[in-house]
Amino acid sequence: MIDFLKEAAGVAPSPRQLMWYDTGFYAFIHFGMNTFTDQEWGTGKEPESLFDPKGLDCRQWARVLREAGIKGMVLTAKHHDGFCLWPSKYTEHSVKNAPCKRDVVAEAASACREEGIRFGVYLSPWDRNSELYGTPEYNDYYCNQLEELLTQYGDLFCVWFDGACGEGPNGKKQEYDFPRYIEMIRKYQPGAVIFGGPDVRWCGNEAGSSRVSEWAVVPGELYELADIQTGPGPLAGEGSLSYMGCTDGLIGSMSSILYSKGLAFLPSEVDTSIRPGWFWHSQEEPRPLKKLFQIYLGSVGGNACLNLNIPPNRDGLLDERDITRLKELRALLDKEFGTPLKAKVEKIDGKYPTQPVYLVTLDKPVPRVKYVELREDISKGQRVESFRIEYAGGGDYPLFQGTTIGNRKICALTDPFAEQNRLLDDTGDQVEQIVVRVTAARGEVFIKNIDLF
Ligand code: FUL
Repeated sequence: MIDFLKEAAGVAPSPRQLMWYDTGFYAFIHFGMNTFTDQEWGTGKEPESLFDPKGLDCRQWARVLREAGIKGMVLTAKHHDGFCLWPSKYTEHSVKNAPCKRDVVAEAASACREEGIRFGVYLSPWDRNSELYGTPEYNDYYCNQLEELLTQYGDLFCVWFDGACGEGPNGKKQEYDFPRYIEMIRKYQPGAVIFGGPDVRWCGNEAGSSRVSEWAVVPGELYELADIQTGPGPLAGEGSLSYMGCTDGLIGSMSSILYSKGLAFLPSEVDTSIRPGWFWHSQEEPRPLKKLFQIYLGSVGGNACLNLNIPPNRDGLLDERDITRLKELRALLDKEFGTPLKAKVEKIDGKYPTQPVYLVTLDKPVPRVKYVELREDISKGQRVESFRIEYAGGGDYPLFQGTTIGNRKICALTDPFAEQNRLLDDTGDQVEQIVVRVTAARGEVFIKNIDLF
């Protein structure tokens, strides 16, 4: 059992997964036929004449993202309605037959390059326009389109596979040839992560919720496309994991990996929209700042990445209401996490490599510490199972008790939105030292960083 946990501790990310962690916060751009029909899922029968974003300006999208500290864009090159935002050779249902004849994918890709953010594509496998859908030939069609996207628009950081799968005109569901798609992505874009494939998994909901314990190391058999790095867990065969999927709350926990048939490094992306819908609808308003901030804490600050959708409107521009909200979010993130408090970090107990203790001493005492940000050196794998944060000498009253850390764990010691916090404010005390105690881990712990805010 112990040996297997040590093995689990060594399941490590690929360079492309490290690049993805480094991207951290990126944005979905849902734009297409639905923008003009006020729908979320088009039928595929919409006339091309409807796609007419007169003020289209992808540079505006990329600029807004960069100014909000968002480091990448994932554009819906084709959604379920099959309408292509680039002039694909393989269909008539694209921008080439629309009043707006522009290659939106090309414009978005070059806007991202100019603004210095990463670019990726979403190509819906479900296509309600293609006559071929539901037949083996559809896989050729899909691969042809994928090839266009992989070869004509420069480096991609992400290819996003949507799991949605409906019925084709023949009443049949399509069998997607994912191994073939993946091989092609690796061939042309070896640096890109594949979401919904071997590199990044769905967090399991579209609301922006995150797990209390987010493990990047998960049972491999649940994600057959992922690269399995260990042998079976010690209890494999005695139980069944078939009940578990992306939506399970305990993925990667000890109880799930002991029964696994092998482990894979497959971290989670939290994908959600700034508005209720994925596409732009005039009546919808952006979600409250507080909600977006919490989503950020739970995702970027919870060993996942955040893919926040910001949908352009019918002019082809991001909506001023969303821009305002993004500016507010940026200002709040800068205020809370702009500069860490100056402090010295010492390991004060390293006797047990799985239970190190750190003392953080601030240069100057402060009335309160609002957040502690912890980072494991994720390149070595994910190890911490539990930790606590205490005032030095105040071990009976933990300020925070946590489970996983992973790439980045932001621990909010107080309610960020409370007017005042009784525990910290009423005492009038000053904080000078904080202790971070790892209480359990799967292997030797490598804490890369401890910051206080
Ligand atoms: C889902 C789709 O059905 C939604 O329209 C949206 O694109 C979301 C990101 O994925 O599966």
